Amino acid sequence: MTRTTIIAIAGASASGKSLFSQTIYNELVNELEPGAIAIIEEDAYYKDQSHLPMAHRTQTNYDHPDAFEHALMLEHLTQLRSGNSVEVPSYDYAQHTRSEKTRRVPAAKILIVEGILLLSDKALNKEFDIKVFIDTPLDICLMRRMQRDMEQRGRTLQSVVEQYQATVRPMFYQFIEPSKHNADLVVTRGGMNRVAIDIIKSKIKYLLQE
Ligand code: UZR
Ligand code: MG
Repeated sequence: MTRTTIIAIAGASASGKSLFSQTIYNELVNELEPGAIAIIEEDAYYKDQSHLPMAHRTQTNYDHPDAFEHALMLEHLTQLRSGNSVEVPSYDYAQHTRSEKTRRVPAAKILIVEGILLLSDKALNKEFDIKVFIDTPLDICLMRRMQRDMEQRGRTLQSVVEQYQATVRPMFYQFIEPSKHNADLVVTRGGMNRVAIDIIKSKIKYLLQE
């Protein structure tokens, strides 16, 4: 196989996209030869806001496509397809901006990308060979989001609830849910759907043998 296959995993915030993608990646990475598989998060491409004061940064609508530098992600996907490595930015959720660090991602035969708005972007969609939507009930996502954002992203319960009402929920209905129709596969329940994980793993192994 010469061509890179890009697998996109999308779905609501806290639907289990990262868990689903990382489970597939972690279970395969040691088994496959180096350079076979890589993973990139859309979250890494949140725009740099270091020029803005903190009070402004907290007002940004992070659930809108404009919050992301999708053009940079597209360029990176093109570079990776051409066999070049890229420097993927990293994002600091507590500071609401890009951090200094970058992560070098080498070209790989299989590239997994995951994020909330991947399937809502026309140009990115053209790059994806396999499109998966994680379809988790929103109440489950909200509970997971409260727990995660308070434990890992330095938030208060009040801030999670406010953000949820102001942007997370409305943007889900405006952008994320309609993008489900661009998916090839819909995975029910969330990131622990074992049958779905195994099906994607089998497909990846099959592609690598071709
Ligand atoms: P996932 N997000 C922040 O809360 N702050 C930031 O600085 C950047 C992103 C949140 C964003 C979105 N929303 O819902 C979520 N809000 O990160 C996407 N409000 O990340 O797919 O891992 O849930
Ligand atoms: Mg995530």
